[in-house]
Amino acid sequence: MKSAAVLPVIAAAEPVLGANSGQKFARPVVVSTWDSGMTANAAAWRILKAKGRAIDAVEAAARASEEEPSCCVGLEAYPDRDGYVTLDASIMDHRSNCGSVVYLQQIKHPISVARKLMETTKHVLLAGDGALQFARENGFEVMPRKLSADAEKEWKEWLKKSEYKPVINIENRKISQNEKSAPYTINGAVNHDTMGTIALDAGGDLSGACTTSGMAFKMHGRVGDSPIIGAGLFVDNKVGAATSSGVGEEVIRICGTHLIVELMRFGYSPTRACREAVRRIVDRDRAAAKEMQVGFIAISRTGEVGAFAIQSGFTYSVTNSGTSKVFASDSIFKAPPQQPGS
Ligand code: SD4
Repeated sequence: MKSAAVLPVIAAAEPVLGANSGQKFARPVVVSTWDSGMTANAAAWRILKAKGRAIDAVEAAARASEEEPSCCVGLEAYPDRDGYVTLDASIMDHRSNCGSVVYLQQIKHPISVARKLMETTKHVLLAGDGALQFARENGFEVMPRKLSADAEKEWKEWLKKSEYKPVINIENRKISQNEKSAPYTINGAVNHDTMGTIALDAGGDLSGACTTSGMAFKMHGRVGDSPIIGAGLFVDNKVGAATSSGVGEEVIRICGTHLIVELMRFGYSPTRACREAVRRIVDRDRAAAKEMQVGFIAISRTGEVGAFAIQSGFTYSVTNSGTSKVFASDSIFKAPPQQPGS
């Protein structure tokens, strides 16, 4: 279980179940996975409210997540089974430009390496040593190899059994709002490893970014959905954008976010499109799906926001000029999942 985390301050409340289902938000608007999406949204909003571009906003959102240990995605996140933190990230803009890095180590902001790749090369995806070399050549600092104290402790605990079993991702937190400038107190587990952000800017353009440390204690070299365009992230400026969190293998199998955007193209609302993607995962193997989490968020080009997940406990954060809230996604299985370790 990831340890209880303290988030930076931004207006939030107890998640509201399905309260925004089908709700349209005036642009600019930014949507991120999880409660900790509020950290990402705060960074994105600084850009969006000044009429900045969605692509800059989503990069800033991912950087903020990579920087904030409680978002559980950057160099302080959980390692693979051999004790290496290997990061994946992807970014996509309103013109379908995209960039991804996979299996990148020792770089604090993989999302910015992905953007650099997108903007300065003819390639879309760089892996491992090549991605690290590209980062180094472009002035990114190579950080020392070092696990955070929390990650090291959990990894050593995990090594005792060395059993790879993805836990159901949730942010089952009790958020108590202290006075304005104090951090929220979080009692509960944060056990996801991915932050996805999609944004619609004042000019009507969409972009998305997704950054992850991947599934905790994965095989060395394993890559999930987050850096795969069409799986963990997809944007089509004429239609909408979507991103995901959860067991990446399941999302890759159904090309999850591409599926969602295509369904929206043919008239599905964001919520219905996310539900259909989840349904395909569950239909493939219902018993297996009961033991795992996948959640999707989506936004249409007109600002309608939706989400759906396999399990309850998937939340997402929405920020625009009138809203800064965490919502609880609807799900196929309704029972609250067990906290890891409970
Ligand atoms: C992956 N989708 O690497 C990511 C993991 C994740 O919350 O979302 N964890 O498969």
